[in-house]
Amino acid sequence: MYSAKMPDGFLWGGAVAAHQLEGAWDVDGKGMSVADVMTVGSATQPREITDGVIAGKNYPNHSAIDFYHHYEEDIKLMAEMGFKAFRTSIAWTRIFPNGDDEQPNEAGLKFYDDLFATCHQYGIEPVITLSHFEIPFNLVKKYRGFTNRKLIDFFVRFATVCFERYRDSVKYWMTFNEIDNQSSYNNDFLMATNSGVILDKLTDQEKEAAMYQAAHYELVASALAVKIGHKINPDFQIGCMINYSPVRPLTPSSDDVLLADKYEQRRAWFSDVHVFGEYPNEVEAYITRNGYRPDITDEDRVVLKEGTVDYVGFSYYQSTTVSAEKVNPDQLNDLEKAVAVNPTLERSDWGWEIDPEGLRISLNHLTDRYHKPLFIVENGLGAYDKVEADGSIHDDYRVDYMKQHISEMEKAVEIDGVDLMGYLPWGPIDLVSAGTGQMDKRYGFIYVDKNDAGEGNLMRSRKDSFDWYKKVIQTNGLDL
Ligand code: BGP
Repeated sequence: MYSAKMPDGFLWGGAVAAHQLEGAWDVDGKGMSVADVMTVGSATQPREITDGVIAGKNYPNHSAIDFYHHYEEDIKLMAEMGFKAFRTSIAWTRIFPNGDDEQPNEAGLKFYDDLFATCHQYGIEPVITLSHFEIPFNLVKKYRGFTNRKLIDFFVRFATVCFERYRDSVKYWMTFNEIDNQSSYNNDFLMATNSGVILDKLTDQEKEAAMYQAAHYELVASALAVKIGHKINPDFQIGCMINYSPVRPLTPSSDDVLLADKYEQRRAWFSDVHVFGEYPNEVEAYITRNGYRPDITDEDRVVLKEGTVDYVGFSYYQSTTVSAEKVNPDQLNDLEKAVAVNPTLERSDWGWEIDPEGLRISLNHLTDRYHKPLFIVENGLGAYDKVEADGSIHDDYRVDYMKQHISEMEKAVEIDGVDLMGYLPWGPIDLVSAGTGQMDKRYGFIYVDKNDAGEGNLMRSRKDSFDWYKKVIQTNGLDL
């Protein structure tokens, strides 16, 4: 298997999000977020988004793995693996419980002071996402989330408070997690998590229009935050964060190739705006043709130009294959309709295609498109783990998956010359799945004793992958 040493200072580590591991959902003044009204689902059963918290339902994020009270022990375990960086998010509702509060909540700010100090004690660099699927529920209800321009101010206030408070303890930031997920505007979960928009009673066209408007306000909010952040500390590195999936035509036919290009254009514009500060022609033409995004001002366009990002952070889980037999390239709106099964790839127990070469392809595409440093801030395999009688967990499937992906990443750096800041695989410690709310969909090197029904004693233990990843970091990627 191909391997190569990564450059000095390469940020090996792992990534999580506040709502998926902290728990303590109503502790120390924290308010309710959109993640707090999502029930547990499964591989086949979507999570329900309820209107507030309803007694008797199982909301897995309420207690999660109680990282809020276990973070010292958990960071210590990550330090034992040799982590150089740890990505998490700042729960917006710990800082502004309702989102539209005038003053921040000191207890929430203090929690992150302590968490970041613990990271630094072990030489671990925090990498912080500001908005990771956890918009205050009050903003969802009262303002219809990011479809309302007022959300720009609320987000910017939140970002500014964080930049000022953690000016000297955080250097790496990202604004909106996987902002491009909402290109699947028909998916209620993705619209709620990205933009705090609950769309149930809208027509398809209205949904798509709402998405373009909400995404525009988010992009303006992000640009303003980048601008302010750089003033507060010129050393800040502030990136965007997208869910990148290289698109493969199912066949070499022109229709399939064009459809693959169209699909890419309908997703990549979010990061185009983040990086170039302007909308690409294809999207301008599309939204004009459809009469979408009524509210964009000249001032917005200036702001977008002034707040471009320093790097492109992205998650990579799988590629996407599309077929023009499913949809005509000129009539592509609902992206999910274009997707075909790639017959050459295997799938996880949750149906996610496994495509390690797709990671190298992604790194090349993004480098060619943006000429910016890249940062892999999520990658990994969600799988069922079996605890043996002696407590050990032999997760060789996870090691295999990661070996292959890291090997492709190393080719991209060494052979293709990609400028890559680091590798932060998803969920180094088991946590609540965003998509399904399950605990049994596990990504961790560290096992947490808790299951989908919420049972377990929360004990942490090392899986076989723990020692393997430690060795990878120790050798800076040479020994896979
Ligand atoms: C990404 C999200 C994460 C994370 C991951 C894995 O889309 O940024 O929050 O959870 O996917 O997905 P899941 O938890 O559904 O397995």
